[in-house]
Amino acid sequence: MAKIFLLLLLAPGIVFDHNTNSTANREFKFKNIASPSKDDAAAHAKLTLIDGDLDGGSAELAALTDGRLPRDEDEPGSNVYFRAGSSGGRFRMDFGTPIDIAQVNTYSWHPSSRGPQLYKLYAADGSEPKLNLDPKRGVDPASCGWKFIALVSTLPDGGTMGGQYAASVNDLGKHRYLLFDVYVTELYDNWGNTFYSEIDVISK
Ligand SMILES: [Ca+2]
Ligand SMILES: [Ca+2]
Repeated sequence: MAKIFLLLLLAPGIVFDHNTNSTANREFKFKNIASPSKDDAAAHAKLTLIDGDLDGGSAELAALTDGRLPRDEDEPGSNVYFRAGSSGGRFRMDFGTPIDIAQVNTYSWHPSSRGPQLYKLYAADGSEPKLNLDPKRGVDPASCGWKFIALVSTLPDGGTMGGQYAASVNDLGKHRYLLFDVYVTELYDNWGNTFYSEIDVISK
């Protein structure tokens, strides 16, 4: 059954989009969010795992910014996801110097509960006093120099969770670092860690 997914504007500056399992495509084409890019500002950023473990079947963290996309709806090795049964984790993106960030776009694809995205996004420019670059779970990043930017949730209200998802957070300001605090989409079983295919950062 075809479902109509509306463009959701849950907060200023955040846009979500969704292709159902039947409309998902290899190009990650969406109505309201640009397709993933190969040469965005994230392409040369340094990625560091702060907390949690990637799943044994996951790609390396670098797959988030390599411009390559899975060609199939269930392609573990082309996505980054945290260990099955875990509640997710945290990783950091470092641009080397502060950049003016127009958009952070996250893309995911899975036929079931590993499709939707649920994460908190923080940013820092590096000049904050007492900035802790590696806050583990249990430490609020906002308490150690990070600025809370957004809670991104593309969880649907019931129905199938599968498909391709894109989220776009806009107008973040000037930052050197981004911190992604990534959560499972469900706790019914061990398979709720999102298959993240790509993260683009568009600078102004
Ligand atoms: Ca990219
Ligand atoms: Ca990728």
